[in-house]
Amino acid sequence: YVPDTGPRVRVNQVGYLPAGPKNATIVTEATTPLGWQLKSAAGAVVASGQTTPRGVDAASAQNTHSVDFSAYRTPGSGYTLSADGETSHPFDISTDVWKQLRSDSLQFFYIQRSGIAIDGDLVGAEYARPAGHLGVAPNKGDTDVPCQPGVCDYRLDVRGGWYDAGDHGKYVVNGGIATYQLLNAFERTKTAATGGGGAALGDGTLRLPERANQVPDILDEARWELEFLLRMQVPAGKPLAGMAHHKIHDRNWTGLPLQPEDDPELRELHPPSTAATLNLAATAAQCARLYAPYDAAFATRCRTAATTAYAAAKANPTRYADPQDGNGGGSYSDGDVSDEFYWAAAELYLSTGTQSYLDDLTASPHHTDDGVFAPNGFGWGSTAALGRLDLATVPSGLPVLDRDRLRASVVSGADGYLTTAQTQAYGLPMPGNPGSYFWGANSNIINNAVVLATAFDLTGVARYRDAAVQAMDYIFGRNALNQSYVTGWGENASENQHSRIFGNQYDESLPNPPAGSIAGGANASLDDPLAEELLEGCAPQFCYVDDIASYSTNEVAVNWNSALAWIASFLADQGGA
Ligand code: 9MR
Repeated sequence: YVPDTGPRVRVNQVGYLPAGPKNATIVTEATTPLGWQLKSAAGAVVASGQTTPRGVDAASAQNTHSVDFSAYRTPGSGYTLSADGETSHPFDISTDVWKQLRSDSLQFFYIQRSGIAIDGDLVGAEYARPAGHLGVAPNKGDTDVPCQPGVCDYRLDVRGGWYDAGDHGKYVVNGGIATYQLLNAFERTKTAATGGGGAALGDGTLRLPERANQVPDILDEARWELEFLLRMQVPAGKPLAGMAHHKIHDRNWTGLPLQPEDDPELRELHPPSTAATLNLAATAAQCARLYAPYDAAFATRCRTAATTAYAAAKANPTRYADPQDGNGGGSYSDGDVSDEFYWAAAELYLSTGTQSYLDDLTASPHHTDDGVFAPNGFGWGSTAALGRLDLATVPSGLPVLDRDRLRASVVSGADGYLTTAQTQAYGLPMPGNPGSYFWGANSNIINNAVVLATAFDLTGVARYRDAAVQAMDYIFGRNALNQSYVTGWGENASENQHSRIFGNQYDESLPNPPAGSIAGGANASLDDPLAEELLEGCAPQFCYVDDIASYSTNEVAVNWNSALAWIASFLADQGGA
């Protein structure tokens, strides 16, 4: 299998901000500098220079040169970059280049909603579908769900929420980080100098049924999942009351494509877990402070759920999800929840100011750990960074010395990612070894950009913003495969992501994923049969195929799109960068 990687001049296929960094990578045999030319859509040479040879890159096993054309700032569309006899895909230079990505990346969540009909008038007829899992045949729905045999003697109404990814499962731990990132994207606009006070995420900014309810649309979307997370809490009076069930999904795996309303499998609640409980505590605590201006009763409900969940987790600190519990849904198991404890204590402290949460978070090893911003970034199983970022950015009564130390730790984490990016031929803040290209790593790469972006928000130092912006070049095509990983964005973009809903590759009457859907990305572990068959021996950045069968390289997931949505909102705010 030899992928078509197109022109050997690799650019961000979407574009660049006029005042932002503009970098490209050339794949070539040459070892000495080559001439490059930047051309307008009309073919006029508007800038030129010499490439910088970089030798062989570990992540791609390619000999590369780099080009920095940041000095050219004139807005326009249809630019191309030429070198070594090759011409790149076209791209724009514009202050608006990321504006639409903010809403596209968020719109994905509405289309992933469970338990509500998707309205084609809002998002296009091809995405319209009846409500899934709402007590209608053939599946019994999520309104009255039993536990797996032997797990509990009650049934819960756990309707709503988002389908986690390409399957119809709903998992508290990846739903948790996704909810955090949407809420945090909103909170950032309130605290960051470039955030514009949240207007761009306000009511009427998304195509949602709730678009005219006087509540910011991003909060409406996050609430759809929060209501589900709240329903996953074990009721008072039952064993393990206050904890959250880890997940709810089909008893057996189903095939593709399959619309949610056609799912024939029995739905079951899986045992409560400490990790899920702490995800509920953390996100419900965020909810308590962020919804208070819009719906005081909901904010209070969240606060109660958060405090009871946290207390239940402390009383049951080692109930880990079973790594073998993976039939019909992902296991999402995690044998270390000290980071979830830290994150939850941080959110509860930020929302309540209560001393006991401050005591807990201060006593956590993660509070002083310099490794919180690790090279491979954060994700659903590694959440200490979420607490650290919020303690550094959300106004609170945290002692000033402590807060300053935490802010410095974000900046030092960002310095680490800056250094890494400089070592990479494709300029991304991720090391080049196979161990850094794993299932869903595109979201970790973006999460490293989130740390860089937060360092910019905290310091105003442009090199952090520039490195965050440059990280996205990788996602939008400046990579070994010349692949944009976001549907509808860039000349050669992923469109066959693994999904039971967006099954176009198997059934042409079904759509591809909507614009703004990100693929999990290159995964050197080759964790699915198609990847194993096609990609054996791949250099890390080549371990990807835009085929619906390759679920370990090419799935959609809410916790990956939430990373994209966070950074898209940041990027859109940097138009005048
Ligand atoms: O994102 C998850 C990744 O970190 C794990 O390595 C992988 C294997 O356990 O599972 C991923 O999550 C998938 C889940 O298990 C099932 N639904 C689709 C999710 C995204 O691929």
